[in-house]
Amino acid sequence: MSSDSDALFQPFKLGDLTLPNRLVMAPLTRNRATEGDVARDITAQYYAQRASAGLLISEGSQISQQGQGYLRTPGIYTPEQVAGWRKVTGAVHKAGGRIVIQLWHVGRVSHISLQPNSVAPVGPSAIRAKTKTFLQEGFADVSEPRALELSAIQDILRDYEQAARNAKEAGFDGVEIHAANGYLLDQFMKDGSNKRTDPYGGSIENRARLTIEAAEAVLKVWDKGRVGIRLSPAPVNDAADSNPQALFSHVVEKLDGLGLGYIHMIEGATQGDRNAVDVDYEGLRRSFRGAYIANNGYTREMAIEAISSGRADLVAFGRLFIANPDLVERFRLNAPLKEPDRATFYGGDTKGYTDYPSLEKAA
Ligand code: 8OZ
Repeated sequence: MSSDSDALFQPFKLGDLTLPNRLVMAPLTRNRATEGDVARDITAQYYAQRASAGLLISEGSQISQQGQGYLRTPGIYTPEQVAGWRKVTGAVHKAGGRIVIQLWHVGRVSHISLQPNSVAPVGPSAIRAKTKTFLQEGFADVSEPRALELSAIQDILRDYEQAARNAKEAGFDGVEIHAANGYLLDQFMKDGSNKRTDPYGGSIENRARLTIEAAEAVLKVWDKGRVGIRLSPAPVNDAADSNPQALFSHVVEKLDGLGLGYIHMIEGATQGDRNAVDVDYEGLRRSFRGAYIANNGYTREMAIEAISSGRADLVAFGRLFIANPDLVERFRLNAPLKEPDRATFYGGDTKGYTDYPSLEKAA
C-alpha cells in the first residue's frame, strides 16, 4: 500500500461537519423514483451502500415540478417526496455517512410532457437548447422555452427557499445548489443562453444575479458552512459563455462573500475533455475561502496529487461510485475497480444500482 494515498484519508472539516476522508460521491441522476417522483427504498439502500464516502451528494432533486427535466427524478417539493428522502438520510446516517441534497431547477432543459399543465419550460430567453432529455419513450429533444418574467423569477427564489426548508425536514446534512451543466442558473450566467435586457441579463454582474440570489434564499434556512454550489465553466448542454474566466471569477468572488462552505467545480467539459476550455481553476480556487471539491475524470492517482499538493480539499467521483460502492476501501487498498454498465445508468430497478458488490462480497 502506497503511503502517498494517506492524503486521501485525512479527515476534513467542512463547516462544522467532520468528513472522515477526502472522497466525495458526486451527484448522479439515476431516474428511479416512483410516480410522484418520490425516492424509493432501493434508493435508500443505494446511498447507504456508499456511506463510507467522506460526503455523499444526492442526485439532482427538483425544487418544483417546473424544475424537472427528465423522467422519474426525485423531487423535494411535496410531503411524499420529503418522506421518501427521509428514509434515504436515515439509512445513510445509520450506516455512518453524511449526505447533502442537490437542489435542481433544469430551466429550459425540459419537455412539456413533464411540466405542470404541459406548458412550455422556462429559461432566461426563449431560445431552445440543442440538447436531449430522457422521457418515457426514451431520449427526446427538449421543448421550446418561454422567457421568465420578473415576477416568476421571484417565485423560483421562493421555491429554492422552500426546498431548502424541506431538505432540513428530510434530515439532510446540507444543501448543494446545482448551478452547473446548462440548467437554469448556468443558463442565466452564460451569455450564449441569456439574452435578457433587464437586471438579470447583459453584464456579468446581472447574469450572475440569479445564482447569487438562489444562494441567498438557501442561506435563509441553512448555516453557510452547510451550503455548497456546483459550477461548470465549460460549455455543456448548449450553455456556453464568451468569457468564462471573467464570468466565473466574478461568480466565485460573490460566493466567497456569502461565505459558502464549498464550491464543487467540474473542471473542463462535463464527462469529457478536462482541457476543453481555458479557465484557471487554481486561480478560482484561491479566490474562495471555503472548501474546493474538484471533479471530472479523476483517478486515484490524480486525486492523490490534487489533495497532497493542496490544489483541492476534496475530490468527487461519479461513475466510479456507481460501480464501486466501497470505492473508499478500494482506494485504500489500491484494489481493482469495477467498470459501470452504461445501459443501467438511467431508469430501471436494482440492476446496475444496488447490485454492484463490495470487495468482501466479491471475494
Ligand atoms: C445526466 C443525465 C441527466 C441529468 C447533470 C443532472 O448533468 C444532470 C444529469 C446528468 O448535472
